[in-house]
Order: sequence, then C-alpha cells, then structure tokens
Amino acid sequence: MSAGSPTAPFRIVHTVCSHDCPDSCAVLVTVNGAGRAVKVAGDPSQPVTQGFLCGKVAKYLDRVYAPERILYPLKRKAGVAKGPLKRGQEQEAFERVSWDEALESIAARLKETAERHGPESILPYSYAGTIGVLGYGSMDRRFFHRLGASQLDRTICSEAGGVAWNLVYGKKLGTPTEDFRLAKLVVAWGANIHGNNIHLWPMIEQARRAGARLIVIDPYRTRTAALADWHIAIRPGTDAALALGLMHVILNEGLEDRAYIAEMTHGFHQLAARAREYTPERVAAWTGLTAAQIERLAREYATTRPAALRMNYGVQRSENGGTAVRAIAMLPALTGAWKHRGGGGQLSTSGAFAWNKQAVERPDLALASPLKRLARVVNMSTLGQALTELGKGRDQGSEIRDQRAGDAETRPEDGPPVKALFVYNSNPGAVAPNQNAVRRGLARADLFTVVHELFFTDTTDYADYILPATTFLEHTDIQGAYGHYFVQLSNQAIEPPGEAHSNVWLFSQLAERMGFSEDCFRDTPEEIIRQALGIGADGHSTNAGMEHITLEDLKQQGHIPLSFHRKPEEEPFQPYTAGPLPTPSGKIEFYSEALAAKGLDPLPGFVPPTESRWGKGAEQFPLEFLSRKADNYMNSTFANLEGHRKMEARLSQRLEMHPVDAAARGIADGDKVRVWNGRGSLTLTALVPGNGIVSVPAGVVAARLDWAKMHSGGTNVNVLTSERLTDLGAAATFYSVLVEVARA
Ligand SMILES: Nc1nc2c(c(=O)[nH]1)N[C@H]1C(S)=C(S)[C@@H](COP(=O)(O)OP(=O)(O)OC[C@H]3O[C@@H](n4cnc5c(=O)[nH]c(N)nc54)[C@H](O)[C@@H]3O)O[C@H]1N2
Ligand SMILES: Nc1nc2c(c(=O)[nH]1)N[C@H]1C(S)=C(S)[C@@H](COP(=O)(O)OP(=O)(O)OC[C@H]3O[C@@H](n4cnc5c(=O)[nH]c(N)nc54)[C@H](O)[C@@H]3O)O[C@H]1N2
Ligand code: SF4
Ligand SMILES: [Mo]
Repeated sequence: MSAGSPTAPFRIVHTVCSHDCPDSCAVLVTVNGAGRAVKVAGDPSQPVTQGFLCGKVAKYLDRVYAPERILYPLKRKAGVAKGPLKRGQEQEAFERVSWDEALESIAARLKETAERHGPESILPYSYAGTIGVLGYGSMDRRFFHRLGASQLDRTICSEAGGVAWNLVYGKKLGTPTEDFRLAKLVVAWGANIHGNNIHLWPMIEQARRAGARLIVIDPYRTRTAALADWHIAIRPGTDAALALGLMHVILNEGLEDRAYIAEMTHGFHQLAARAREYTPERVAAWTGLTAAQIERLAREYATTRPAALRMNYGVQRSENGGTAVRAIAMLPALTGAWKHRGGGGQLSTSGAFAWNKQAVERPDLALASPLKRLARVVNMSTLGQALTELGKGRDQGSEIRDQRAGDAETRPEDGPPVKALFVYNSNPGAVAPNQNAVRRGLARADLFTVVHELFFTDTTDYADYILPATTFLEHTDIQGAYGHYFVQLSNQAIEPPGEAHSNVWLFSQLAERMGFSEDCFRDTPEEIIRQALGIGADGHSTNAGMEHITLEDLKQQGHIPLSFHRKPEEEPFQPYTAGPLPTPSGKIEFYSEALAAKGLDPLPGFVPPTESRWGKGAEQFPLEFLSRKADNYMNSTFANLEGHRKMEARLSQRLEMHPVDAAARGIADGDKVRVWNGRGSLTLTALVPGNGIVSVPAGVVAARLDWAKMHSGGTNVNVLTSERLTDLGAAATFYSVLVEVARA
C-alpha cells in the first residue's frame, strides 16, 4: 500500500488528510513517473473513510499545485509598512532570500530579542493547519521550550468542550463512529455532521434505513438539519437550559437508569435537585421551544434504544458553552445509553490516542532555557490583547486563570510585551477573534513577525519573513483522530514544490542556527514517529492502546485500529460501561468537587450569555450573530482557491437573515448591508429567503468565515467577534456575538 516500485509508471502512496477535521481520512495519492501527484482518493479499506473524500479535499491537487503557492523564503522590503496587501500583489512587498539568509537573520533576531526583553517576549502562534503529530507539535515545541519562549494556550477551538467533557468522564472517549449505524435515535447537538464531519453521515443513513430517527439541535438550518426528521432551532447559548429541562422530564417520569446511575455515577441526588428547578415552562422561555417539545424530546431520547448523541464543538463556542457541554454530556449517563451498543455519544475520540507527548515535545528542555522553568502561558484566543496589552503591568491573566477550571497549574500571564511572533499552522489574521485588535497588534512596527505558510494569507501581510511550508502530500507524519479510532501513517508522496519545507525541518534548522546542541534537534521524522509511538525494544509501541502496533506494520497497512477497536464485532468498544474512570471520584461526575473547590458551581446551571438577547448590549445591538464555518472551506483554508470559492458562492459574503428582522430594517434580499457592533463593522449582502425556508430563527443572523482580504473592506466576520472567554477552558466565544444591521 505504501511506496510502490520506483520503476513503475505510477505508484499509490498512503497519506492522511491532516486538516482539522474529525474524520482524518486515509488518502491514497497516485503519483506518476515524473513524481507528480495526479489523483487523490479516499482509501476504501479504511472503515470510516470508506473510499470517499469530502468536496474540499477531493479537489486537493488544486491546492497542492496552485500557482499562488509560496515557493521561496521572502523578506519584507525595506520601507514597506505592514498591513493588508492586495491579492495577487503580495509578492511585491517582499524580496526573495535564500533559506540560509532567512534562517540566519531570524535566529539572530530571536537571540537579540531574548537577550533584550527576555525569551518570554517571543510568542509562537500555531494551531491546526495540520493535525499530524509531527506537524502539529513536535520539533517546534522542543525549539520554543529550549528557547524559553512564551507557551501558547491553544484554546481557539475545543478547549471549553474538552474541559467540560473531562470534568464529567475524565477522558475524551466516545461511541465508535462505525457504531452509529446501530443507533435507533441519533441526536446531533451543535454538530454539523453533513458539513463538518461527512464520514459520520453514511453511518447515520444506514441507521435511518433500519428505522432510526435523526434529531438536530442547532439554531441554524444546516444541511444536516434540513435532512433531519426533526430540527430543533434552539436559541444560541441556551443549551444548558435545554439539557437541564430534559433531565427534569426524564426524572419526573422515572425514565432514568437507576442501576447504571448507582454503579457508574457520582452526585446523582444533587443533580436531581438542580434539575427540579428546570421545568419545561421555564426552559421553553429561554430556548424558544415549547414545553411540549421539550417533553417530547426528553421522552423520545430516554426511551429509544440505542440513542446516540453526536455533540460537536458548536455548543461550546458560546460564553457558557463549557457548562452546556457538561450538562449535555450527562444525559447518556442519566439514561444509561452507554450500555447499549450504538448508543452513548461522541464529542471527540482524541482521548484514546496516548501518544508519548513528553518524548515528542520535550517540555524538560525548558530547564535548559535561560528561564530554567516552563515559560508563561499566553491564551491564543486573546491574541489582540496579548499583542497590545501584555507588559503594561495589567494582569489581564488573572481572569483567565480563574476561569480555567479543572486545571491546577498556575499560569502566569503578565511579563514582557510580545516582541517577536512566530506564526505557523494558523492564520490568525482571519481566524482570531476581535480582528481589529489583532490587526493593531500585528501592525506594530516594533513587532518582529515570521510566518511559515503555503499562501499569502491575511497574516503574511504583516510578516517580516515568510517561509514556504508543505502540504500533507509533501511530508511524513503520523496521526490519530478526533472522530475515529485508527492510528495512521502519512507517507511523503511527492517532493515539495520550490523550496518549501516542513515544520519539523524548519525548527530543526533554526535550532542549529541558535546553537541548541541537544541531539533531539537532529531527530529525523521517522525517529520522532518512533518516539511518538513509544517503540520499545521488541519493535512494538509501548503506548496504552497501541501495544500491537509496529512502525513496520503501519508502513504496510497505512491504518491500524487501537487495540480495543480491533475486533469491533466480537468485542465492541463501549466506553464508560465499567469503572473506575479517571475522574477524582472514579465515577461519571454529575457533581464536581473540583469545581466546588475553585468556588465554581459544582452542578450544571443555565446562565444566559452576557452577549445575548438577555444582555445589556442587546438594546444597542439586538441581533445574535453566528460567525460560522463554511461548508466548502476548512476554517480559513481553501478560501483563496477558485474552485472552492465557486462551491461556496451562494453563501459567500452573505448575511443570512430572518424575513422578520429584514423587514423591520427595510432590507430586501440582495441588499448591501452594514453589520456592526462596538468592535467593528462589515459589509455583506443580505440573504433573505422568500420561500419560507429560513436558515436562522428571528433574532439571529449568520455569516461565514473566509479570508478578510477577499472583502472590499479588508475584514471578515471576526471583526465582530470578541475576546471574551468561555466559562470553562478559557476558550473563544465565536457564537456569543451581538450586532446591529442596516442597509449600507
Ligand atoms: N467543511 C468544514 N468542515 C470542518 C471545518 C470547516 O471549517 N469546514 N472546521 C473543522 C473544525 S476546526 C472543527 S472544530 C469542526 C467543528 O465541527 P462542528 O462542531 O460541527 O462546528 P461548528 O460548525 O462550529 O458548530 C456546529 C453547529 O453548532 C451550531 N451552533 C452554534 N451555536 C449553537 C448553540 O448555541 N447551540 C447549539 N445547539 N448549536 C449551536 C452551529 O450553527 C453549527 O451548525 O469541524 C471541522 N470540519
Ligand atoms: N468566526 C469564527 N472564527 C473561527 C471559527 C469559527 O467557527 N468562526 N473556528 C475556530 C476554530 S474551531 C479553529 S480550529 C480555528 C482554526 O484556525 P487555524 O488553525 O488558523 O485554521 P486555518 O484557517 O485552517 O489556517 C491554518 C493555516 O495553516 C496553514 N498550514 C497548513 N498546513 C501547514 C503546515 O504543515 N505548516 C505550516 N507552517 N502551515 C500550514 C494553512 O495554509 C492555513 O493558512 O479558527 C477559529 N476561528
Ligand atoms: S477535510 Fe475531513 S472529510 Fe475532508 S478529506 Fe480531510 S479528513 Fe476527510
Ligand atoms: Mo476547530
């Protein structure tokens, strides 16, 4: 399956899609005799990929061979100020330099910055451009630990939900994706399966052919919602109330599983007392549903077996989204849904992959840094503040620390201002909240910025140096998943174009220029893969769940299931059916002493988001704004490619409005509208459906994430989002935003 004969005209290489998607598809790349990739296809032998790719990656060669790829290291020309550049003309602001010159200059500048301002004045900024173990965080982490650079708290995506799930279950495990086909009821709760997690869809279709129903709980009418048996268009940010209302009905009607609760859970009586407060009538007033709907949903959920809950990260991008996820996560524990194969639920499967992170990331190298300790932590979801406020003596960190429930570490946040920013695997100029603050920070003349990228993004416009990066076809990596249980090897299929180099290569080279002498900076990708697997003397992994895996087998097979998922038919994996669990009580925690000890509510409760229809700001900005992901992009990735833009054209730069809200403002479909709040303003084109099929409830508007530089005004939806953080996990709140809209 891996490399074929070099003399054959074509070979097929096993790779893994490394985009930030739960599906982590096995991708077969056909490479011709000239070393050019000519086809990408889903691996039919991978049980979740099932031989197909999403629309975005089916067109992947458009990205790999895009004429706009950055091919050489570039340096900002003297006298050219940082700031938005016109598309297609970015090159003119930069001059080509050799890798040697770039690496020498960057190393010299980092050394000087560390000496003058302390190493913590250097901030790495990365997220999930690739989720391969090596590309996401290996040599880069070693490099920044050894340097003593600030650590980045990677909260922009899943931290609120992750912390919440772990408070309840101790570890992120879930119903195997393949087992959703056995469910009789699937509830997609804040999960756009059809748009963001397409490989779960065939399982649901199969379940429905056998009589299952699909219920979608989402304020927005996604493709998933449009295809559901029942779409519940809940008001944004009110999910904790709904979950507690369901508990109320379930307990009132005696639909809970007493035996399961007694054996597996902690704090049932406290939770029951709390749930008693959440009558269907009260919950109806918050969520916008009727009491009858809430009762019906509770009964259907609690009495259908197996019932599978697919939560994704939509719920937790809201101010109190952590608590909401906690409450929802408790539902299958209350009904004992985990006991029935095909039931239970999934937020993420990532907890199953016990990579040897210590060996890969080497946090111990911090002791060899000038700090001789781990560096301060800066929250990536408040990048605007970090670049404009840090070092001014204001301890904006305390708020962040207090909010980080379930996390005992001290996280000092004040210290020197950020003087150097090293961006890779991310496009903060487009994806980070409060874009105007981010831009003000990035534009600082005294900030030295390096960006390792494939394209001229919203972020490279602010770079001093741009370095060319690789796609997953061009480097080797190993990958787990957050939507299945397979370890997969991604082999390098083609040579990188021009002088592009991988993240591992870049930080290994930089380490050498910095004079870091530790051997680990010279590790090859294969050596790091062995370390990640914890390969022991007998050639097998020593990681829990991977003991049967050897690198040789992975090279042969491409994908290997984790040990508990090897015989899915004879020995199906059903998480949380036997204890003890890795929570403080060893049980599923309805009640959390850990939260109580921090002075936080130990039980889930509903608190309306401050930035919502119940907040003070609603007088001035009465509409709740969903700054959504695009179905045909991957966050901001692909938004520059013509073919992907065509697929997304119907909704690109549109503001989706309910006819009632549009009429109240004299807005008609196709009108140019200004969308604004206290943080910024954006011009979009109104989309007001005339056919009665509305995508958003009254009071809610929606638009999609893309590249800011594609807009005439040079900003995208994140000019409206805030740096306020979630209740748990100190994560971003992309779905708690108020705006007003008027005809432009
Ligand atoms: N096509 C495509 N696929 C992607 C991505 C992409 O950008 N495009 N991004 C990838 C990434 S990074 C991630 S993290 C995953 C995320 O995958 P999902 O978690 O599915 O992501 P979202 O689209 O943020 O949220 C899911 C749904 O939650 C809804 N929602 C918003 N607010 C609320 C609320 O208060 N309550 C409820 N019940 N629902 C709410 C949204 O309308 C949305 O339809 O998808 C990955 N896959
Ligand atoms: N308004 C709003 N904002 C959002 C979201 C939302 O739903 N709404 N979603 C949030 C979420 S869930 C997430 S996960 C974040 C995602 O934020 P990011 O992780 O920044 O995601 P992308 O926009 O995909 O940008 C990744 C960049 O990494 C580059 N890249 C890819 N592979 C490599 C590589 O191997 N090396 C290097 N050096 N670079 C590489 C890509 O070209 C791309 O420009 O966005 C968040 N922002
Ligand atoms: S983006 Fe997701 S669905 Fe598409 S190929 Fe990659 S892993 Fe598969
Ligand atoms: Mo994400």
